[in-house]
Amino acid sequence: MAVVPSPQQMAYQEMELIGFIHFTINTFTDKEWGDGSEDPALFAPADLDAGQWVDVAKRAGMKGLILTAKHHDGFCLWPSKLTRHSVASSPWSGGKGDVVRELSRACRAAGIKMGLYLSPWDRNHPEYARSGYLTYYRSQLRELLTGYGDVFEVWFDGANGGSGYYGGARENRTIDRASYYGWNETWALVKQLQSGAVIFSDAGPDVRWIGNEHGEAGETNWSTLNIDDIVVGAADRDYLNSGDPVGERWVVGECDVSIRPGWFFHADQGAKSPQQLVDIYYRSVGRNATLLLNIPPDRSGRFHERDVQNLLEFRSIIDETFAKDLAADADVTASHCFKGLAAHHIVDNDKSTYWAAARSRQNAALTVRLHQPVRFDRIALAEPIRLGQRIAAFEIEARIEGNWVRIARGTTIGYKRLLRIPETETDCLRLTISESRALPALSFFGLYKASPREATGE
Ligand code: FUL
Repeated sequence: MAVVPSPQQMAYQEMELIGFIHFTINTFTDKEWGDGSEDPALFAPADLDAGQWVDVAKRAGMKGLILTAKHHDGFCLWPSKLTRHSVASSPWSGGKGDVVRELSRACRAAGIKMGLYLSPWDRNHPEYARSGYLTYYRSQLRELLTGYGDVFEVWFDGANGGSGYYGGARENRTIDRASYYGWNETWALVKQLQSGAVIFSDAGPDVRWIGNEHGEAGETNWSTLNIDDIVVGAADRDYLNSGDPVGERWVVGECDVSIRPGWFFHADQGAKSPQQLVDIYYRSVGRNATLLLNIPPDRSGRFHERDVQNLLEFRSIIDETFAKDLAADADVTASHCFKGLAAHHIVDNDKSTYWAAARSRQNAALTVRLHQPVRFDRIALAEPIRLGQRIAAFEIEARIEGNWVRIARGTTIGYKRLLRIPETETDCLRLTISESRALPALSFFGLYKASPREATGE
């Protein structure tokens, strides 16, 4: 049986770019991890504006935003009925505010999706590391997943430290990562309350961590994985980075990275340049993963102007590069086709149609004849992943002065594969698929010339 994405995973993958919002009391204490002893009175954004977050995210092409409703320090950005350690005890909005509500309303108004991060580790809660905390944690999830409309992704962080405030005990508390959280029960609760949501953790079950925090999927990146032996918080990072060609579950890779060195805003840190963000885009979205890009609001409660500028410039570079597909409507022939699934489907600008090969034991080659010579330095490929992920090795040649010259090679393709190559001029290309886990199929082949504002490399 082919391993294929669920409709939720399909919709999720098509989002491609998602924003992450790390904002909490750490923003005011200048920390990355609060220890849970912080006074809620410290949370005092002067000008919190979820409308600005959503507006910027939308202009940057983000299809959703995930908020840290509670980070490791335990402070809740919504007025949870289960603790006083929340916005309700802060001076912000006279203790009547609710950041989750503001974001959900702004997202709904703008037509983008909202996701939530609820840290499993809670350095404030007195019962953490005991069974009572799990009841608390799941009840918090219930509040979040029933009180704010549709949630598209629920994010379960693998980080679990040890020391903390823990209701005043101020001690070290460790847990058995493999058994303490009872993940299966928690995930079932998420599915019960939000059937449209995907669940993220090191082990999925829908979306997996890519194994690093610099936004880089493996050049080989399978969306299939075996999750039974993965312990959340102690996973094999290389395994997560490349996926598993014989994995029995579909678990999309998600690349999380921050526009700044920290996840939370620190005034003395700078933002990544538009070119660095473009590079990250190629290494994430361009390698069959999604990109979860963190933009941390500053103490005013708004995105910093520099972050906004760099983010929008990044978007404009990507848009310029991919505005014109130089292979559109080329003449394409294939060495062999599966009944009616003809080669021209890869250039017909319709991602729902595809070419498929008739034989799997032999190389499949597609020849793309352009109507005139073109100059390009970016190649885009896509498999129709609703059939599963199949291609394991390919190469691309260009005919230059009568000779076939190899210009690119790769392993996996998946939902989207972007290749950066030196500028090439040709009127004829050949794509050869030499290894595939089932009959290879391809839904898209595109050629582009990078915006001059893009950094080169790979
Ligand atoms: C990590 C956390 O410890 C960081 O603070 C941040 O939230 C990042 C996205 O995940 O595991």
